Amino acid sequence: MTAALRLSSETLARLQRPGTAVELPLLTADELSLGIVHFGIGAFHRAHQAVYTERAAAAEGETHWGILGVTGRTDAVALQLQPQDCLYGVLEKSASDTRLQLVSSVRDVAWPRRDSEQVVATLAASTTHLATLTITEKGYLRAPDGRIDLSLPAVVHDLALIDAELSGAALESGADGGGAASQTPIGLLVRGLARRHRNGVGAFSVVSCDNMVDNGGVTRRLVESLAAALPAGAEAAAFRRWLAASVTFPSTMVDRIAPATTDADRAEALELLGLQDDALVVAEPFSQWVIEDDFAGPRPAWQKAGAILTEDVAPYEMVKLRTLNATHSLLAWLGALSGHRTIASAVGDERLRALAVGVIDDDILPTLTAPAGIDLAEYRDSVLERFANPSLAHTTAQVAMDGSQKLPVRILGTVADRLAAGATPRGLALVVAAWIGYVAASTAPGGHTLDDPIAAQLQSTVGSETELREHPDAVVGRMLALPAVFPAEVGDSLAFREAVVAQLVTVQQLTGSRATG
Ligand code: CS2
Repeated sequence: MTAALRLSSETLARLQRPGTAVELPLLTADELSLGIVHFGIGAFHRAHQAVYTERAAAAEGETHWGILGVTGRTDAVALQLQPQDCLYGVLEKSASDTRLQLVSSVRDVAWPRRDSEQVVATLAASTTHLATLTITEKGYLRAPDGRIDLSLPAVVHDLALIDAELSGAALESGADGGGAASQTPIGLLVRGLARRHRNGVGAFSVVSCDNMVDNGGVTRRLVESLAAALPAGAEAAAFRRWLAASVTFPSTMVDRIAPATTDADRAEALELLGLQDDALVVAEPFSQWVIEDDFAGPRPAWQKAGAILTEDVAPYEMVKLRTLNATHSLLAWLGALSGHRTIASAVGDERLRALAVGVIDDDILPTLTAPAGIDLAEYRDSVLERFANPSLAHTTAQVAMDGSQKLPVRILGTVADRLAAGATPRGLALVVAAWIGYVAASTAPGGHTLDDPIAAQLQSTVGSETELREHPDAVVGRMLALPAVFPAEVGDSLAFREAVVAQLVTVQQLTGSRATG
């Protein structure tokens, strides 16, 4: 059997009429110029912001919102997209229907180790107006005080590059013959802003699209703290003034479930399109983007693609992070421990679904103020319905990763609010107990991988499953004492600690009766 042709502008142009399930790109790729730099060109960005940008630009007939995607540690995504002229498909899967939307808004991909200069020059260009980010919670490299972690060698390295940029010092060539390579997303962003400032170009906005409370404010504080760490001097002071006057950091709430792409997905897309797409992403039909309307310069007409522009994102952000993301984590940790491979299987387990509803109703909804037009009980049901989508192979393992980063953002703020209100959130204590059980299970011989930036510290703190079973209070006390995860108002709460210990019994009962998933 001959190998399928690879998706590209050329093969797409020659394609005979693709089936009705295929939506062709709305923009002609080679007419697009760069207007946005996106840090973290992973599956979620390609399934979410890049789709909104494609639709917004098409609605306005604008060709200047092309996206330069910036990868992370490896150039894997560059190798997936560049041979395809950066075209890719979004395989949209509901319970009953599958559609393939082809997207052309991503125009190039840069790998910082090789292409930092390209990113810096693009950020500094007067035709570039925005940087957007999906670098995951751990990508922000925050110290406990919310500033960038200057103890990290990569941050110190990038600070020197920013200083050189401001002073116009020549930079030695990088590992691959390109300009000196930045090593962190925030460091590379600030380096580009420094050149933008030096070039006398203004008006820029940095739009975080990560699952964090006040993600715009978080990003602003990190950028400002990095600029504040520059060696004293007139250029640094002028740069800081320019940042304050010319750059805004709107917050956003993003929502679309985008599981990792499987070989079966790629085969399904090939069947629909007739071309091989190595950059395919998968997503549910639902998508939402709520954006704080605080832009220093032009932006795509995202509202024409269905985004909501608002003065205050916080209510939307709280509802989504605290309801959807917290319940996702509960189902992931409890589901994995109960033998469920997917979220759909876990939420299909009546015991787990009932526990999830109880956590939402008892501990989460009392802390929320519904944004206009949203019924929180209906939202709860819609979230569980989305989780149940049998067509999405969203694994519990994928959602279970990075627990040390996700707990503070999506669960512990709610715990703190309930404790402050004089209530002990036993449902959320179950979430924490499930996470501790999940960490303990990873220490067992042949146990699952613990995918977490501080995995080794977590595993040494939890000890073992046996220790957790035989000395639950001591183990829970050690875990709640981890300052990188638990704020003092939660970690020091005896009532919450006792609730977590008590909920370990529920976790062990569920784990004992392993379901198949
Ligand atoms: C998930 C999120 O992996 C996870 O932690 O909870 O990626 C979730 O799928 C998205 O936030 C949905 O919008």
